[in-house]
Amino acid sequence: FRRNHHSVGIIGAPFSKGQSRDGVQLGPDLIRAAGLVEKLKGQGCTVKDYGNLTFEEVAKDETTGRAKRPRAVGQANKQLSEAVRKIKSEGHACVMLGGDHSLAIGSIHGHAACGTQLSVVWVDAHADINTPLTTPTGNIHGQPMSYLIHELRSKIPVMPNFSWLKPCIAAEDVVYIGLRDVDPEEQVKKPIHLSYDIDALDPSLAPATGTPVVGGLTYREGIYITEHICQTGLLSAVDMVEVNPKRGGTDNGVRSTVDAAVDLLLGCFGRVREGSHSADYKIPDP
Ligand code: 4U7
Ligand code: MN
Ligand code: MN
Ligand code: MN
Repeated sequence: FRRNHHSVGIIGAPFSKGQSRDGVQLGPDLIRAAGLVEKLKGQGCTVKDYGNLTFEEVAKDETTGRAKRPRAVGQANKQLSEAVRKIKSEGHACVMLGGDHSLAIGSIHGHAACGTQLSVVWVDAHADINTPLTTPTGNIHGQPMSYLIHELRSKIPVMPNFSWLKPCIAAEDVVYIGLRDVDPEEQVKKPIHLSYDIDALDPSLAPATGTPVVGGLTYREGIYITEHICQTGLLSAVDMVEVNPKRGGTDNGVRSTVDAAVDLLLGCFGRVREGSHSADYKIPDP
């Protein structure tokens, strides 16, 4: 019999200033409203919801290099890093609901602050490793990996509200999974930080996102990654980012995107597609 005793801590980060489209800040509450907490409990997880972070407006926020809104992004990620660090220190697998993918900066930093060397599995249509000087758009959601990797330290200029941030990941400990290249590393032994950008999935399945790219993962491929990572027993934190209900056109498009996000998170914590009963299910006696 399957026994899932994942203890999950959820933190919402309704933040959108790592990119320029309105709506992605609605992700955390939308994913909760689709029943994430109840469904995780239903499959045997213990869940503590730490609620949403609140972010203050930053008045003048001029670009650094080409990077847009560095002060707001730096401040939000500092808050997130501290929240994730706390959730990990209280013994949970941490689920961060975004918000845009710039939030991986604080999420991974806070996870790494617990002391263990991490591996990062980045599931995305994009590599998100532009530096503030190479970015074609200025949007920091296309840059988070560049701030986190030791080897890129000398490429990052001094940024306002980023002085708390030190690189914490070795380039060799990053695995990318994206377009038509599903290759979950089986050899990773370090605790895994899974950073899941919903735009990794095909836009036909998950259209409600700011930067959709055709030719993405199928539902089956997307879920397979989470199941496989769950089975390693090494999953320590997950980001689910870039769900934007103001993109994607129809109600159905939004619903299928949010449902996919929930299903991916359930897959991370023990749901199996062969059919699963709630943890307290008993075969009826005749
Ligand atoms: B996402 C882009 F130029 N590479 O840097 C950029 F194409 O978090 C897109 O993966 C980044 O959705 C997409 O702005 C960021 C662009
Ligand atoms: Mn991304
Ligand atoms: Mn992406
Ligand atoms: Mn995106």
